[in-house]
This record gives sequence, C-alpha cells and structure tokens, in this order.
Amino acid sequence: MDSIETVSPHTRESSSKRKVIAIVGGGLVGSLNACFFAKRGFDVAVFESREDIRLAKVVRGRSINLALSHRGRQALKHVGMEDKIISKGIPMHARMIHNTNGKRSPIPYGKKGQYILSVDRANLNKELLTAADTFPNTTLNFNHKLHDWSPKTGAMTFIGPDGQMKELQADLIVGCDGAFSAVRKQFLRQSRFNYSQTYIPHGYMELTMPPKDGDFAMEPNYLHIWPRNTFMMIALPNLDRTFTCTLFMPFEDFEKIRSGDEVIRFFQKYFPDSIPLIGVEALKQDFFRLPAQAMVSVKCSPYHLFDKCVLMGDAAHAVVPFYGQGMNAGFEDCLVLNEIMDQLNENIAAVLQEYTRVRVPDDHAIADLAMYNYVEMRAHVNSKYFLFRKYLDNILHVIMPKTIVPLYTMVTFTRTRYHEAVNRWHWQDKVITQSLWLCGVVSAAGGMYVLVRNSHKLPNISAEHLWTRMLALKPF
Ligand code: FAD
Ligand code: EGU
Repeated sequence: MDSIETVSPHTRESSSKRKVIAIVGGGLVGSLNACFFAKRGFDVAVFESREDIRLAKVVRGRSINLALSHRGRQALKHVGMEDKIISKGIPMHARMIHNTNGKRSPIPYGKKGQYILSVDRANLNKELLTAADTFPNTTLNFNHKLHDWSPKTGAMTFIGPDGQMKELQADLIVGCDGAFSAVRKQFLRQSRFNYSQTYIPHGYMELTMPPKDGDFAMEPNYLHIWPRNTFMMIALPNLDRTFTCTLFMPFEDFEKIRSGDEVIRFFQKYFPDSIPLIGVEALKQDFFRLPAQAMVSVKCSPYHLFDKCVLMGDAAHAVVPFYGQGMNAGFEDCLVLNEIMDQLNENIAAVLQEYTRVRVPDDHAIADLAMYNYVEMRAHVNSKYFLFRKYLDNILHVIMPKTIVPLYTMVTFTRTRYHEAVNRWHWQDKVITQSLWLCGVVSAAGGMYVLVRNSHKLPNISAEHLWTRMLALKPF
C-alpha cells in the first residue's frame, strides 16, 4: 500500500468541509444508518463484505422474515421509508396458539391499531440499500470485507473484490457488521472495555409451509406459535402465501433426529397439526437441508472509541430472538444517535460519548429481557400457560389501563426506553402482588369479623371435637 485514500466519493478538495463516515456492514442497520448520515449531509461510504444482494440470485443468511414493530417503524419513518416497507408487510394482529391437539386460540396484541408486521428480510435490506443509493453523497462498496482498523489513525484495511488488501481512511467508522463484528475486535484490545457473549443451548431451523389450494395454509394475519417448553415453533406469513416456520430446539435434540422417519415421529408428537400443512416429503427433506443455526447474546460497553468509531445494531448488542426486537432495537439505535446529533450539533466526540451513556442501559435491558424470556419459555411455557399469562396481562390492562401496561406492550408498541420498561414492569409486579396480598388480608379480616360478630349464633363445638371429626373425615 503506497498511500491511504479517503473513502469519500468526492476528491479531498471538493469535500474539505464534509466529514467522511465509513459504515462497515450493509445489512439492515448499516443500510438504514447510511440514510440517516446521508440525510444530515455527511459523505457516506458503506462497505459490505457480501455481493450486492439486489443483484444476487440466491440470498443466503439468517431468518427469512422478521417481526417489525413500533421502534423499527419510527426509525424507517424518519428517513421516509415507513410506507414503502409496510406496504409489503403482513399485519399480525394477534398470536395464534396451537396446542398439541391442533386446537388454535387467538390472543390479540392489543387494541385494533396495535399489530406487528411480518417483513421479508431480503426485501427490507434491498429497499434500504436502494434508498441509501439515491443520495448523491453516498457510495455503496460491495465485496469489501473489513480486515482490521487502527484506533490510532482510524485507517481501515479491507479485502477488496479482487482479493487485494486496500487501506482507506474516514473521519468516523460506524460498525454495523453484525454479531461477529470485525470492527469490535479493536474494542476488545482496549482497557476498561466490558464484553460478554453467551451461546444458548438452543438452535433454530427454518421450514417453509407452502400455500394450500393457492392460499395461505393457515390464517395469515397472525404470529403462529406452538409453545412446548423446551421446543417451540413460530410461523410468520410471507407475501407469496407461504409461511416460514422457525423451530427452536436444544442442539442435542436436533442431533437425535437423524432420519426422515424420525423427523415425522418427532412432529407427530409435538406439532401434529403442522405435518399436513408443511407436507410429509417436504418436511423430511427440508429438515436436513441446513444444520440448525446457533444463537448468541452479546453485551458490551462502551459503544464508542474516542471520536473515531461507534458500534451499532447487532455489533453492539446481539440479542436472542425471543422478543422479536433485535432489528427493532438496531433501528432505534440509529434514531437515538440521530436525536443526539441534533442535540449536540454534530460534535462527534460529544455525540459518541452521550450515545454510549444513553443507549447502553437500554440495549442491555432488551438483551436481558430477551434472555429472560428464553429461560421462561423453556422452563414452563406450554400452550395453556401461555394463554393464561397473556389473558391475565390483557385483563389487568383493561381494568387499570393507566397503571398496568403489559411488558410486551411497552416493548413492542411504544418507544418507552427499554430500561424504563423493565423498571416499570418490576414496579407493576410489586403492585399486583401487594394488591393480591391486600385482597387476601382484607377478606380474611372481614371473614373473621363476621365470624366474631355472629359467634353467639354458631353451634358450640370444642376444638377437640372439631379435630376428631376432621380426622374421621366426616362432614358436619
Ligand atoms: P446483520 O443483519 O448481521 O448485518 C451485518 C452485515 O455486515 C451483513 O450484511 C454482513 O455481511 C456484513 N459484515 C459482516 N462482517 C463484515 C466485515 N468484516 N466487513 C464488511 N461487512 C461485514 N429482529 C427483529 O426485530 N424481529 C424479529 O422478528 C427477529 N427475528 C429473528 C429471528 C432469528 C432466528 C434471528 C437469528 C434473529 C432475529 N432478529 C429479529 C434479529 C435480527 O435479525 C438482527 O437484530 C438484525 O439482523 C441486526 O442487523 P445488523 O445490520 O446489525 O446485523
Ligand atoms: C421469535 C422468532 C411470542 C420471530 C415472545 C411472543 C420471535 C419472532 C413473544 C422469530 C413468543 C415469544 C413478541 C412479539 C415476537 C408474543 C413478544 C418472537 C417474533 C413477548 C422469525 N415476540 N417474536 N413476545 O408476545 O413481545 O407474541 O423468528 F413466542 S413478536 Cl418467544 Cl410482539
């Protein structure tokens, strides 16, 4: 390498005033973030290790569809993309709980306007790349894999399309390169950087449920759930009238299923109603197409390194998918950073420090919540328990709409800061428990009062007599 180029799409002279932002990772968060930075007038360069998925024939990678909710929508709205994305999303107004007998019970998410959307990951990513591409101050660089970068100089080395190393310079590096972030590697070498990662014992596998007689095989506007303690399946609808079913199961159980017949036997036992819908032959084949995929939870802090670099999305906080919030939280990251840019007049050093201060507690809270829900679901959540808990949540909310707001409602349908949602949840839990105690004490005291007031009317039976009778199990 002879010299370090800037990544700016313009020459150094023409862009002397504009700061150059390098966004590493052109996934969901990176491509959205590019729109946010471009809209502010920065010179933006996105570097993505894969080829341009808009041109690719087959798109590999994680989860085919995702649940988009309020936080993600608010971020999309800010860059004028909300309508475009929701027009291709399928509303899910309720969950549909499937029990082992094939019985289905719907539980609404909330009031009429409260629904989540099933969106196609590849389409969402393509639309966001195209949106970023329309800004004249943005360049998209595919087949550019970040190899390393220097916190001293801010210089980045990429492995380019021709396999050659390439060194580039930017004013700010934004790490949006996912759960196994290469940008994050340099953070790990810093003193006082906190980091933890946990692989859960479960893996996931995606199976496609084809249309039946040209239409959706199940009710389309639902998030279908088969809760079975350690096993769980979830299905989200797609525009092509298929469903993508995601089976969550401990790796050791995946390993026990080795033949097509064993797959059918397993489904017969736990998800019998889904067999004819997926199809026996398809099920036997799909199950072995790809091995089960791992899920990791990553927490770290701080999110910034001097005024040189910041981590966002899964690179900063990979969460297990048991709250449907990973992408939503990553999109909200972009919105939060943008709000702080307004507050602090784009003073990058100050903005990054404030971003870490504000965002770490919230991202850690959603990582904890998602992990908590994973543990809870596998501990004792079958279809009956799930129905009971969600009914109870909803009933309490209807009785006291201001005091009791279900946790998932705050998480999914509001922009209540995640850590505040958790605090409020703990507080509500206390109120509910104390109310129950109070009810108990009041009714016990009331009962006692009535008893004492009327004691003269009661038959005079001695305690010994009572005891003998009880032992004899004779009714009075
Ligand atoms: P990614 O989507 O991982 O994108 C990172 C990008 O960086 C990729 O394009 C990658 O190619 C690129 N990259 C990686 N390394 C480099 C490098 N060295 N140089 C250059 N580029 C690089 N979230 C929800 O909100 N709702 C859901 O319903 C939901 N369901 C999920 C279900 C499952 C099974 C899983 C696993 C996750 C789910 N999520 C969901 C979470 C969601 O998928 C992630 O939070 C989201 O994809 C994070 O986006 P990202 O852009 O940060 O990372
Ligand atoms: C998992 C995988 C139901 C997509 C959590 C609910 C999820 C999603 C729930 C996946 C569950 C679990 C919530 C939403 C959503 C529920 C939620 C989980 C979408 C508490 C594509 N979860 N997910 N909670 O309430 O808040 O319906 O892969 F089974 S959307 Cl685990 Cl709201």
